[in-house]
Amino acid sequence: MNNYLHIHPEVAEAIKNNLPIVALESTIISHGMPYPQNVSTAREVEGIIREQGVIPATIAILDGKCCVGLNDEQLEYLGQAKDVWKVSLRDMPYVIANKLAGATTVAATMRIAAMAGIKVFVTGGIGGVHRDAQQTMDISADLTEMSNTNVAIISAGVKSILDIRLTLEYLETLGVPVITYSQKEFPSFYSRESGYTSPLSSDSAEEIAGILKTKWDLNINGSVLIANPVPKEMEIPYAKIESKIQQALDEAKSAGINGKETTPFLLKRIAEITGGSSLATNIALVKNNALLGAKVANYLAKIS
Ligand code: PSU
Ligand code: MN
Repeated sequence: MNNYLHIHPEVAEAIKNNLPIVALESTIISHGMPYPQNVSTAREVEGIIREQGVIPATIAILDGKCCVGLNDEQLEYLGQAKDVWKVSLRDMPYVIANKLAGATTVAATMRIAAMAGIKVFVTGGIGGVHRDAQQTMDISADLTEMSNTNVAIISAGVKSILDIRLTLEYLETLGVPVITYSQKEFPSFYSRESGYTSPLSSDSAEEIAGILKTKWDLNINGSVLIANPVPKEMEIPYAKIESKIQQALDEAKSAGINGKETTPFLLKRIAEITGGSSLATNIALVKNNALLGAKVANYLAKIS
């Protein structure tokens, strides 16, 4: 397995010394945000994590290796290049064997983080059960990966491009705890509300770290989803974003978009339809997640 892993020296040193580390995904860079905001956000997020005394490890696939920790040039490449694959779990062997460039989704990033021994992973939003999944069977591999792999995820909840109720049901089936930070309601990415009460909630990063340790000490494999509501001043009210999301969903349907193209198509159209305001919210919530993730990683390193 080590033949396929390339761990940045700084990250390798941190792993060796049991220092806190936070993994970051790269699909959000290559397929989730436009250039140059994608690259500047990736750098700022790494900076926020460092300010907490935690080492950031952005993950991607380059030159036949799962890279854990990227340099500036690699980050810039992932932000600009047009030929970067969106790599979920099923794409990993093909992209690695053919030495293609790949930006990793939540599922693939978790798997690679686990290979490197990293326990905490920060992103914006996870994939989930899509609306109409009863017909399309479109359920993100992020969810099944979360039932297997011992890496906690900090996200801003899930976007209502998904069926939030079914996504929460499916996480229950898979045995994945869902903990919302600082409020009772599960957030929906752009909005602090979703209409659904979170299965669990906590006001304390320290308590969350304790729950992670307990889960894995009990050998209950899989992730914990930590849902962190977007800061109030940056949120887009649920009612306001919902009509735009519906428009993007209708367009995707008419255009016959399916499979791995669905999520990137919807993210791009929502950003266009909202005239960039959704992008500002997206950037703010990722930074907010980085701060919480770094705190959780710090507490977890202390008790591990
Ligand atoms: N949801 C977002 N932003 C994202 C993604 C999802 O709000 O950037 C990305 C993540 O990388 C996630 C992936 O893992 O899309 C899910 O893709 P799919 O639905 O094809 O599994
Ligand atoms: Mn899908």
